[in-house]
Amino acid sequence: MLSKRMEEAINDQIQREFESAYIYLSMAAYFDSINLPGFAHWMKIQFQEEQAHALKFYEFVYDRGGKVVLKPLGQPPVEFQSPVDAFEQTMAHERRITGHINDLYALAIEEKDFASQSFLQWFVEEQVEEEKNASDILEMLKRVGDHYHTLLMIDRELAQRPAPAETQADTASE
Ligand code: OFO
Repeated sequence: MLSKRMEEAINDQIQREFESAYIYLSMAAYFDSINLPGFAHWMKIQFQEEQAHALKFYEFVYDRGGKVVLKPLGQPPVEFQSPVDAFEQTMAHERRITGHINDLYALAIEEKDFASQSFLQWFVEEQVEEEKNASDILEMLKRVGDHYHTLLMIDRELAQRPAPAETQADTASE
């Protein structure tokens, strides 16, 4: 059984995961608006991943006898100065999310909630990947500078990002 504190903290995290999804969909809209469909595709996959994260928390709450209470979503950013700006915001956002996952983990330790600690381990590792993905693309973009041709090459590469179902087949069964 989830404690009330843990249940509330996870409900807050469900909200953050959906807010993350909303932010990345907003970034996808920005990239579509400047004709970079590969970047937009990458962000739409990110949008799907964040929804999968939210659902993973949702299922866990019910697996542990808790109750999901959905909260309102904030307005996502809609103005981006450049692809570098969008990925700088992505990087900063993922670092904040890592902080929240760490706080959840710390709460699970404090409450001696071993099932939540085990469940959260997946998210601890996922955040390492989330930060690395954003950081790799950001570094690439910084090196590209104003070279539009290279930007288009990156766009073609990002268009290859597979859908979450192809990379997280285990998520549904977990
Ligand atoms: Fe759910 O990891 Fe990004 O925000």
